[in-house]
Amino acid sequence: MQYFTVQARSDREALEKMKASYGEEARILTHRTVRLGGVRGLFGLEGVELTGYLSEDGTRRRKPTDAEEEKKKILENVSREQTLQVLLKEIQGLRESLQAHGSPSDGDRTHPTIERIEELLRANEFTEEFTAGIRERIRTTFPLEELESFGRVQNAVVEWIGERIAIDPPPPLQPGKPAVVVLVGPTGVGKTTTVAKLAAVYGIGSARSPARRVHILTIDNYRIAAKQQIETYAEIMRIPVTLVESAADLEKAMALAQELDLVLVDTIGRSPRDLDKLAEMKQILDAIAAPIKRTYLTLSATTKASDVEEVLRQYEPFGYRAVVLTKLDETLRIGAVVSSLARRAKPVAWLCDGQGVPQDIAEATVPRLLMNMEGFRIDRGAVEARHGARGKAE
Ligand SMILES: Nc1nc2c(ncn2[C@@H]2O[C@H](COP(=O)(O)OP(=O)(O)O)[C@@H](O)[C@H]2O)c(=O)[nH]1
Ligand SMILES: [Mg+2]
Repeated sequence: MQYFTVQARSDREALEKMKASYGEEARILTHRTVRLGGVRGLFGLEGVELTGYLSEDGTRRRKPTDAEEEKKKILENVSREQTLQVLLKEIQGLRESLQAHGSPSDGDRTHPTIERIEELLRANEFTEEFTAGIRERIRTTFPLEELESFGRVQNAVVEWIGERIAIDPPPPLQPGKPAVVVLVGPTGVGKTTTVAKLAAVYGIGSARSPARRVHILTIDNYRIAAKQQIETYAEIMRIPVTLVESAADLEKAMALAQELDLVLVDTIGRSPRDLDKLAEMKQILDAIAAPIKRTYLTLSATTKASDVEEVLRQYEPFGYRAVVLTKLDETLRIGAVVSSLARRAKPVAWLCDGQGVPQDIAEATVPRLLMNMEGFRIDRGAVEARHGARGKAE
């Protein structure tokens, strides 16, 4: 047996050197990293050392005949062909089973359950962005076989929509420290009506809370009808109303309000595009100094999907902390509103579902809002168990 040692700078160089010196019959025994050159292994460059031997029978190995070579090739081909056939069959089977069940990862095809959910979300006018979020969550939550149960997926989706709804509990009321509640929003959404409802609810009181001393300030002095409207309500409910036209008026009114529990401010219902009027109103509102002052955007649930974002954005300068959602009795499509509120992380404070003063108003809760969706079969008990506690004093 002939042995050899080869040293080189790299593996590749060592192998080439080995082949060049010892030919195809060279067999490697060991491989190690060594220092090349230098003094007693120091300071040298790193390199490779191979040791090996020359295979003896190598040179003497009998060459197979052409016939044998041919036979081997045919056999190899046959077995390759068979493997291929088996593989093809397996792929075919896999594809059939995928088609039968539908698969979320199946490119263009969407599972029928996901399709149905998307249709429902679209019917409720949820935004594409919101819908995409839900679709993604379904895909990551439910394995293929669980998608078969539409009911389960739907219940989860209702729960997820609920999770995206934030609730803002009403302001705490303390005697002698008037809380100021300001309602802003576009014309005709129901600000004046809502102010009247709130005035009645708090002014009359309930089993749960005592009657409060309430005062209404109205900056809606542009429309005579509006003035009469609120005065009529106020008269019936024996709640004083003060018309405010300037910051000075407002200061005066607030000075007189110190003995009160709650001051409700009704504002002008100008078009949100009438920016001058909005700026003027903001100036008056800014002049209100009170320990608790909360501004709410009044938003009609019937607002066109394409306008919701615009309204939310337009009133941002007022620093509204939450939304009063009105006219829920007129629509079952709250998707656009819910999507946009979720996107802007704005909570809901009260829900109004009719013209009746004061009965058609309630503190917002997630189940109340969810019940206003079209097409979803909602398990009220489950939704209340999950979300019911939210919205009660935090
Ligand atoms: N269906 C329905 N109508 C409402 C609701 N709230 C207010 N409205 C009506 O919407 C109209 C405009 O209300 P108003 O309070 O004057 O709106 P404002 O311009 O924002 O002050 C009136 O006819 C109200 O009766 C509600 O929750 N449901
Ligand atoms: Mg009004």
